[in-house]
Amino acid sequence: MYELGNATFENYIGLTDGYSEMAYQMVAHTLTLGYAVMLAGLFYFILTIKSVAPKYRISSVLSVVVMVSAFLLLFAQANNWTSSFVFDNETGLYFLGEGSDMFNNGYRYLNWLIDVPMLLFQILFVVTLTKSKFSSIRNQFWFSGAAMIITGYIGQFYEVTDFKAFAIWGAVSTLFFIHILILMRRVIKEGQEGIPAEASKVLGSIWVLFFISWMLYPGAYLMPHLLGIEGGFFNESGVVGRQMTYTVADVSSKVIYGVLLTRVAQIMSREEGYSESAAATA
Ligand code: RET
Repeated sequence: MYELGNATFENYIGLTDGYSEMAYQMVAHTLTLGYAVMLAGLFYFILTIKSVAPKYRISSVLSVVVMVSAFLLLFAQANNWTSSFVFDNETGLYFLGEGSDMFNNGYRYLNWLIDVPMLLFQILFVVTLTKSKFSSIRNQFWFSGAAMIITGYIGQFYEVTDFKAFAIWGAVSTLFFIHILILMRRVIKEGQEGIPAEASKVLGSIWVLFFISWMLYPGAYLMPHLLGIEGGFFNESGVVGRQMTYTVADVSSKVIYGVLLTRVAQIMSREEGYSESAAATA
């Protein structure tokens, strides 16, 4: 079980059982869908930027930053998959290629290092905090965001080889995650005070979306261990499931979240008397 060093689980399946055509293609397609959606989102956030008043536009700019970085890193992740596993004529399966790069989810983690602080800051440009201080929340967001990702990045290297290290780094990461959840809850609650009911309702859905989509990431981290690392669920369907979970989480936490924040900003802009057509002719 140790011959692959700190490689992630995907490589162990690729070395021993191999991937069937269906599993291999489903992962390749899911990863491709992931970066395609980021490119589509990029256009959405650029094209809708003038639909909100100038003070809300930083939120769209941050979505643009997230789309560009996620597009590039998910593109690298997809290529990493197709270059790691090679088709074998004899068995009709895909195996870890001789001399090829191994598959690693680390690209994602480093992408989050950029995107997590951006996604957390973004909401601060749409809501008005009633009690908390902007700079204090912002600093706590980036500190805990970065700490959560870095500790998780270290932990994921041990998912197969050292369960203790994997669990300890994961637990430390979870503490920072809990801190982020508490802060976000507070930001949304304060943001809902005194705004139109329509905008407050969308903010309420942002909390639900945020909570569910961000929980998927620790779920994917734990996945190799949830149902037994050897045999059981953790065969090629586990790999397909993990990559699908990441893609659903990415599309929800970056694109749908950004679209909903744009929606809140549009309602607030309209409420404040901003009109895109008036701004265009001014
Ligand atoms: C890790 C390690 C295990 C424990 C926890 C984790 C949380 C990760 C999260 C990531 C969110 C990423 C987002 C990316 C969007 O671009 C690091 C998997 C709690 C919450 C939102």
